[in-house]
Amino acid sequence: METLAYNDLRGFIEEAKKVSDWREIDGADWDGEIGALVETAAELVPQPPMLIFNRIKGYPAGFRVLSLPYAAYKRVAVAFGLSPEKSKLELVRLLAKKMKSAKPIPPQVVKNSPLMENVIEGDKVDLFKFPAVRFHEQDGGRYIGTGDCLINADLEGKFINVGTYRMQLHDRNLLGLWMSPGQHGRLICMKYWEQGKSCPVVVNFGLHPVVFSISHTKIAWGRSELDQVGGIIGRPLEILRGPLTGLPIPASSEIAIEGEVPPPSVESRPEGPFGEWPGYYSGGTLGTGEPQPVIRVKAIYHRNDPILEDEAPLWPGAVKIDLNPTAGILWDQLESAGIQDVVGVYNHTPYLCVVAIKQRYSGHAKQAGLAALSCSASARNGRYVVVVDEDIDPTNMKEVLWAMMTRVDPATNIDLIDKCWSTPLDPRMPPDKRAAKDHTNSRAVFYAVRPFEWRDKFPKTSRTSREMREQIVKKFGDVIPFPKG
Ligand SMILES: Cc1cc2nc3c(=O)[nH]c(=O)nc-3n(C[C@H](O)[C@H](O)[C@H](O)COP(=O)(O)O)c2cc1C
Ligand SMILES: [Mn+2]
Repeated sequence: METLAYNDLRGFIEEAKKVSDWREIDGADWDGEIGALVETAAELVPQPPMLIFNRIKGYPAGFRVLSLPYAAYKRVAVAFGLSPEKSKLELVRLLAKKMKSAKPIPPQVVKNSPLMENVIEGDKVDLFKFPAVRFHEQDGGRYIGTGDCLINADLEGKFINVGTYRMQLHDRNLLGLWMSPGQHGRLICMKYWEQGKSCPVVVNFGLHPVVFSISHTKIAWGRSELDQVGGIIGRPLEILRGPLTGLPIPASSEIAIEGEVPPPSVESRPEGPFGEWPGYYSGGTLGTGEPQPVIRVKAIYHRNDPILEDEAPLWPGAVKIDLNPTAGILWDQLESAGIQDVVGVYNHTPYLCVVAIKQRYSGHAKQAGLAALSCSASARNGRYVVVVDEDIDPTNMKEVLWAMMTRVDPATNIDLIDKCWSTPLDPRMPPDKRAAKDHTNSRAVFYAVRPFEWRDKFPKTSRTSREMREQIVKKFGDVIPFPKG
């Protein structure tokens, strides 16, 4: 297995600079300016630049915010030690294979790390030291944690979970937490709360790219995300033992805190509003009508000149994570379910899932579409599944729309299915359903394929073939500035 060309976020940034565009921006304000710049840059196609904000208004030089590290698939490839020269669809597959074949390797405790260059404890704890950002115009506060991971340990047994949950900066030593129902971090906290205890936690900000990626990927309950990271990087992840909690702290983190989450009956706060990935304010206290847990912060550790990582979600037209491992996981799940000749899978946010097949028999497209509705990698928070033929690249939205516009007969090629698994985040959730906690929604499956029975009579496409295009662009590529990648 290839090893990674970097050891931490800083090392990754240097590698990412070699394969894609990046900019350092001085003097932006954490209140509105950074968020607007990031969103505008994230709308650039095909590969938004990585942005490093420095000399943020009111903050010393060196206290930086990193944005859009994974908004270009070439940078995601570098993060996983894959070749940035491959196509996006090839990378979806390679990444899934890498994740699947990785054998868990437990982390290794080390004594020293640059994370301990600055130790701030007790009354000195002040989280306003970091340039936490108000990302979207109507966010209810500043968020320090978006590119973060929360680590806590199950009361029973030895299970240690790692999950990415956003964190609002309520006070110098108080963070707000939004862990949606069923999240592992929340399930663990609840066991402590049932006994009237606070749950000890560690949170890291500014993460090793593989730690971040696995932290926001659904790994089965009871399986250690940290061991999974070790498997992917091919050696044990180095950790420190938290001096106060004994919990593992990835030594490569830029910033970490230790603290505890009291039972919400003892302490909780309104959370949000916060712009969500569907592009609306719909989660947290707005979505549930309830105040949310908080973290009482007891210690801060950080590297000199720390980098805060921004992974705040944006509306679906602005891409923040250009290549999500979930697509590859779904691809594997479809094949495990026996769907043959799946040639591509991609999720353009959970709401639009595209599966490309080489049709082998009538009914094949329906089989693939209905399976995609229910696989664990795509069942939650869905809305549309689109099945396309093998000439359509599911990662390419223009091609997917073309297939939907030209190969679907709306009267006969769309299935509607009700009562599927959604969440309070869904902006289309009617108020009465939300109040009744009926978090389900309906789905449409589009069969945007040439009808199998008369596929040979379907008009031929007029678009220049990929092969011809490649040859001619090679010849005239200097004349017209075709984007690379
Ligand atoms: C940038 C980003 C932010 C996220 N924020 C939240 C959040 O605030 N609350 C939440 O419940 N899930 C959030 N998620 C999804 C979880 O990280 C994901 O479901 C993960 O699997 C949770 O870990 P767990 O499965 O161990 O609970 C976020 C994902 C990403 C990529
Ligand atoms: Mn988990």
